[in-house]
Amino acid sequence: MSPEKDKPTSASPDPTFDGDMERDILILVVGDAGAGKSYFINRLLSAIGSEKEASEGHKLAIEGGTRTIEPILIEEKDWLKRYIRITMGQQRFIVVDTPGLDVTNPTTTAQRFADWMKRSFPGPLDHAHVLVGGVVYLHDISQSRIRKMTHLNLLALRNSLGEHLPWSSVVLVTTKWKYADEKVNAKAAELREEHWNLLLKSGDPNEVANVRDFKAGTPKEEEAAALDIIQPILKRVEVWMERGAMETLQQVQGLFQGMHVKNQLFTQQLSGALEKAVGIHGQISAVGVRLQGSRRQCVGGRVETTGE
Ligand SMILES: Nc1nc2c(ncn2[C@@H]2O[C@H](COP(=O)(O)OP(=O)(O)OP(=O)(O)O)[C@@H](O)[C@H]2O)c(=O)[nH]1
Ligand SMILES: [Mg+2]
Repeated sequence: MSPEKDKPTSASPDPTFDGDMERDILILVVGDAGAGKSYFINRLLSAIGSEKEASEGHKLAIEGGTRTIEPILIEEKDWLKRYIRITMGQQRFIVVDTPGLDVTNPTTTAQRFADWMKRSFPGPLDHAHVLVGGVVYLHDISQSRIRKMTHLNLLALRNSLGEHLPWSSVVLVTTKWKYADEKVNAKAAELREEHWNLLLKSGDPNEVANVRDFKAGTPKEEEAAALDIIQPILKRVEVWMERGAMETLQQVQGLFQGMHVKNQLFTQQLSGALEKAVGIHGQISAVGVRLQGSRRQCVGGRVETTGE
């Protein structure tokens, strides 16, 4: 644990996530209490082949449900190959289950999340360290009222993540269609046209949020729907991975091009860079990068070019 993590920062109820690694990817799931966040996460986890589970509240319970920020680490990697052309060995996905948004004060949730992020992922919130891949925002369509405060919450949360999160990586999802009345389609239209309209109409495609309906079906259908919901987020992750792969390859190229490098230093640097590079698999060519190359050898403590 790093010293920064040990510092008590606030009386936050959310335990610090211990064990962050460079290049972790977060998918944040938010929404009002009971909107179906944990339920959605469980469908997603099954779809991915994970045996982990978020704790769902019973629909009739007054208490229960998710009370603290609960990160769920996805260790499975195979599923990703279906959606992302390139994967890197060290990447890990963390799906973050959250308590219901605070409908009395929209900044509370944002601050709470920002505080948890700071403690759990010390260091700059930047692409090299941790990526907030996107936010899945769930709205219970069976609710008779649409609360403005919930949407303000989403704005506050997104603002706290700043430029690191384009709206195109936010997925607005309607849930609980099964419990809705006959006016459900009108309600869904009202949501899009009156409440979410500003997030859906920007001229800049990067600033247009995504909308999905998470309708009840068989477990397999719901799993497929959950995977579909995170596709806009995976698109962003793919771009990020491609950039990471390019940087790593450029590092390796740089090392090979450096002449007169002392043997020990060279070995250390090379093994560090290769360790990363070995993790890269998939279609490197899709990145448009090739190790162009000459055959080079390390001879007598020096890197020498032996031919093109
Ligand atoms: N049929 C159906 N049931 C759902 C859906 N989402 C949630 N439920 C049920 O609604 C209840 C509450 O769902 P949760 O997933 O615990 O809701 P939550 O948003 O995590 O709630 P909090 O953690 O309290 O904020 C549970 O009984 C779920 O089984 C859905 O999309 N379809
Ligand atoms: Mg929950």
